[in-house]
Amino acid sequence: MTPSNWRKSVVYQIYPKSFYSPEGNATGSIKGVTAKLDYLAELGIEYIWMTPVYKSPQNDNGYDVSDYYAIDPSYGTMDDLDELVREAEARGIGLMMDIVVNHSSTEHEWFQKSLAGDERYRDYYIWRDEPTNWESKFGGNAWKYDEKSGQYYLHLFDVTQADLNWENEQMREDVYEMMRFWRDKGIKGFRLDVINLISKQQEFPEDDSDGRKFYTDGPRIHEYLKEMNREVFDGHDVITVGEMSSTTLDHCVRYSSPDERELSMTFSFHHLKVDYPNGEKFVAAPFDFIQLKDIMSTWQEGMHGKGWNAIFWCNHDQPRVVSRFGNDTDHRVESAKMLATVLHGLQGTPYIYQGEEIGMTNPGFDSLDEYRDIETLNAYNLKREQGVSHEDMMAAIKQKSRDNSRTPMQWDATPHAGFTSGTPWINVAPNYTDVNVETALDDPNSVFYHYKNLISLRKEFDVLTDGDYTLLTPDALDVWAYTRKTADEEVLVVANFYGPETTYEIPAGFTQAEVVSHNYDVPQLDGTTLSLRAYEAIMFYKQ
Ligand code: TEU
Repeated sequence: MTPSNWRKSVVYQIYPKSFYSPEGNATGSIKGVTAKLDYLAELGIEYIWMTPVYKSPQNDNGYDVSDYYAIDPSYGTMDDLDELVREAEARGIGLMMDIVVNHSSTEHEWFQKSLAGDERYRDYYIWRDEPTNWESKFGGNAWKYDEKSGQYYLHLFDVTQADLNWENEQMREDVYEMMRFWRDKGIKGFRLDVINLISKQQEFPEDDSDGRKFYTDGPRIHEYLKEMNREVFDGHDVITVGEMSSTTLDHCVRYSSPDERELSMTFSFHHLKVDYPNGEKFVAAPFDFIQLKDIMSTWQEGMHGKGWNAIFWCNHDQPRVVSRFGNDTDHRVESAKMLATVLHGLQGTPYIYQGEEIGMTNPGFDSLDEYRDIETLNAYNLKREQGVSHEDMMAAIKQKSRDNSRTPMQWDATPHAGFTSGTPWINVAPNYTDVNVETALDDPNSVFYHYKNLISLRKEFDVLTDGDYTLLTPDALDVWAYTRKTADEEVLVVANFYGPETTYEIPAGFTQAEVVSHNYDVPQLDGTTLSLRAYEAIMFYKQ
């Protein structure tokens, strides 16, 4: 991809721990990714974002980095990584690394030196004499007392993930140098973990809430990102995506506007909180469809012509979308395709999370023993202490746990879904005998080929990249219809988000339009009245 046409490309996210272990280990490896590159080339993606494979104690599956320059032995070696970069490039695929620099592991040499009171490194982290009432995103207070120095360090995530002090210029220089090391290896992109949390308000006030307003999109964030851009990205063929926690549209416009020279695009998460009653995650609840359309439409309109959205339904922190916004029992295939159509018709860069392209589902684990995730286990313990029943917590976890998307990739119908010949670190979803890559590749009507077609449409029709967005059905309880338009081309996407049949009056100009994506055979169109079957989704195209 040249710097000018990266906006037409699609990114595939790999969670290597659960992707493939040719070695027969409990966890996947870098060689496992290399072994499956032909499959990804067949799908048609141009970038792989691989979640962290750096040396790490793995308390948060690699988001606790103890050496930014080394590969964790469980994933292989630096030679394996170099081989992956080369082999991917040979197939026209660029590798994006995940950069985790809001915090490091407390096992990182910098933190160890900081702890020991080393003159240079003490200030690489955030030490205070008094804690505040800020909360960790994984539960509990965000400050940890260190007896030796009598001070507290900040950890917005796990206690073993200490927040780095971005006010320290030397620390920032060390981070940029590390990023240049990866860039110079031929890495073609960076995904920046919770990057909008790096600038903390230096007064460190008490809060009437969890503290996030004092560090989300903080005072120096745009300055830091401009500096990072100058120091690492500018003039190089790399794309960048910032993971923006609890951000605003205005900030994301600035982060991703080409004029601002910060990042290529941003992930935001408001659309994935439509099943959080009163903002609370660990409560089982249905999703609010009207709100989902409203939030995504607001971001489509607000970023158009200014910034650039990373668009996605799934990642390693979210449940599987077909279980969440679709129907993973009676209409798994139709609803997985419907969700894909709605997303890939939008403006932005689509991200496909491993297994989404074959319609993988939540595994439905009922027992707490089957869960591994630190956020899930912390939430269970905290909520139980607060008096929530075991049953209510398990219902919430079954629906919301991050482990829902972390079960092994389902390659075939052999034991452990062909992920490993050993015993996987987390159980495989029981439906792997039906839902797997081998079956999908053999079936021309599979979810896989539906994604493949959508990816190719993005190359074919400029309107999918450039067109403006208009929501046609803000109030409909079951239909999401929207148009994308440029001066030369128009697209209409119509989707029934539910099982019962429904109808929709399409704009008159589209009655003769070409159907370029569909999850049933022939549209049921009578004049302008379109009858929609369960989870039916159609993309019409005209010039
Ligand atoms: O996640 C950022 C983040 O804000 C998470 O707390 C997210 O809100 C949560 O997982 C949803 O339940 C990133 C990574 O994607 C995640 O895997 C890491 O655990 C986290 O940062 C810390 O590095």
